[in-house]
Amino acid sequence: MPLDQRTTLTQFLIEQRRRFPSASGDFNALVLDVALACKAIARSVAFGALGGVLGAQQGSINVQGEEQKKLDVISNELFVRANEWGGHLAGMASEEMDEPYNIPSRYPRGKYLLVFDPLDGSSNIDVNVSVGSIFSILRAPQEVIDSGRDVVAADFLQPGCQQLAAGYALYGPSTMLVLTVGTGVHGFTLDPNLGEFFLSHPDIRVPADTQEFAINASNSRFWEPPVKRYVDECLAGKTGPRGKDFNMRWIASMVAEAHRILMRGGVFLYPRDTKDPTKPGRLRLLYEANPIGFIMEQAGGRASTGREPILNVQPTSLHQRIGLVFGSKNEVERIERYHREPAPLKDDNPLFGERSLFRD
Ligand code: FBP
Repeated sequence: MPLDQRTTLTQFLIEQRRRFPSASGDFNALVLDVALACKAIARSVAFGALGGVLGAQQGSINVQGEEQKKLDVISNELFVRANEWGGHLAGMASEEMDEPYNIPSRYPRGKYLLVFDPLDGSSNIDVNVSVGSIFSILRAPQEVIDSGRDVVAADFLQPGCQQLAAGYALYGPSTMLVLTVGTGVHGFTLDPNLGEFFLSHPDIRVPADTQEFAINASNSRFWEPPVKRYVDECLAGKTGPRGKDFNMRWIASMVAEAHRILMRGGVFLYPRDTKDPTKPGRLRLLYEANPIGFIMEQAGGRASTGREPILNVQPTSLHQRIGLVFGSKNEVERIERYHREPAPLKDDNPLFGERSLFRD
């Protein structure tokens, strides 16, 4: 396939930069370093058991209290190594590192911050189901840029609406990179022979409506009433108030769910629930919810806590968890409305039962 028929990621970024004549090129170089990390992770994932990368990293627990997989540790290392030397970053933060990573003094420091989940969908690594990497680029506070001081967690606590770029890599049947730099969402597919990402899905738009939802139903007894109502209505299908049947999916890799929703619509819910009162959600705000939220909103979808837009949430800690709902706009708005409305009186309320006084 001759190069001239396809746009490479590098070409795409240079064309984007031409819109900002004053841009230094640093930003593009950073995105390309992130893409290199994703290519290296794709190779490790593809080798699987042959590369000795499956299974747990014995005795290694991350700040989330979760046992780290070997590929969690390898992917984190690949992200750090690919991005620490380029001179574009003031610092990094990752799901797999308790504290922010400061750029070693042997390398120059830059004006951006990189936040990432090096391997999303860890529970699927050993069963060969699609996994991914998620990243978000922020601007370092001016005072950090001017002083060159070490970064601290507070420097990363910026609401999602301040992201300059966000993206994910999906390590599935093919490896893809999906990216927004604030001018829509574009998908690139990796040509493994050339080792180059090519623009394969320009200007991705999420359909506003859908009949497909994704939620881990094993948590249903912990769901709050608005979520229970929403899922019950989907399950009632044609026989219920929605008057149409819904399908359900749950891959347990949020990146793969997000990609499916970008391709054909849908709604994903990992809501706040009562399962563990110390955890106001399962997913992490800075390197899972915010980047996916930015991508969804840039593609015409919506991302919410159920109560407010996810990109408006002011972060309070580096690894904070949050309830997350994203996907087709009209469906997410319905779920938000259910959170505002009082729960409708249930038909199974004896007052309204078959033989009740109130039945017509
Ligand atoms: P990791 O980043 O640790 O993999 O966790 C996030 C995640 O795996 C999401 O990708 C996925 O949507 C969710 O957790 C699955 O949760 P559950 O195991 O409860 O289904």
